[in-house]
Amino acid sequence: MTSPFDVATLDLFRDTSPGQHESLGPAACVLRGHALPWMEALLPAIERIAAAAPFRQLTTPGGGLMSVALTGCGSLGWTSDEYGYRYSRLNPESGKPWPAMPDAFTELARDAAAAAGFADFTPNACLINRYRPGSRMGLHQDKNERDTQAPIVSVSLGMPAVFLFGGFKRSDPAARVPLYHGDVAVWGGADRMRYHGVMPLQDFPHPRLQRQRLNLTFRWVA
Ligand code: MD3
Ligand code: FE
Repeated sequence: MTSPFDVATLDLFRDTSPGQHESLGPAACVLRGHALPWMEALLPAIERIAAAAPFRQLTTPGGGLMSVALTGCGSLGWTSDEYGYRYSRLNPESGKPWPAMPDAFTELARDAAAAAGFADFTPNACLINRYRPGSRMGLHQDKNERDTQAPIVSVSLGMPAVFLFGGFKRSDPAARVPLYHGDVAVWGGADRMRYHGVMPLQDFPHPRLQRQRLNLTFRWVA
């Protein structure tokens, strides 16, 4: 079965090859394949983080269970429960601090931010989202970070996804942007408060990560 939103049928004339810089807005772009040179450091580092702070599906303030599972590293981790969304110093699951940010993560985030025109980005939090076939992320704004000028750097790994890049109101139309293994998206400044989301993940197993997509988002929280 195919739909107009299928990754396989989407934007046949879009060049998504490594090295392409695709502008999404005045301060938002996709750097195709930018994370590929870091892959041998990235994947084992994610495994170590997930061993210390296992992925878990969180409850939202509305009472629903997120279809995406999360973990993270750095001095602050994002959590959600019936009382709301927030960052915390300790992992509520274990009572322990989040695993340290691996050097390769910091290097990649700095390098990608600089390539996108944001000098001197130093993330202090990295959220790791794990999608399985069918997992999705509804349109939302990232507004739990105090510094809304700092960029966010997002690294896509594993199965491809269709990213929704919206406007400043939830009802604004959203562009559909395919994101592949190794792609890095960077956005800040005027594009920082855009609504965004991820379409339900289709089942196109990845040779290395099999039936999952991992997304790292690097942030300067406060
Ligand atoms: C936002 N994650 O964790 S990040 C999140 O793929 C989150 O897991 C998504 O949204 C994921 O909060 C998407 C990618 C992204 C790229 C460009 C953007 C988010 C953006 C531009 C403006 C605002
Ligand atoms: Fe987000």
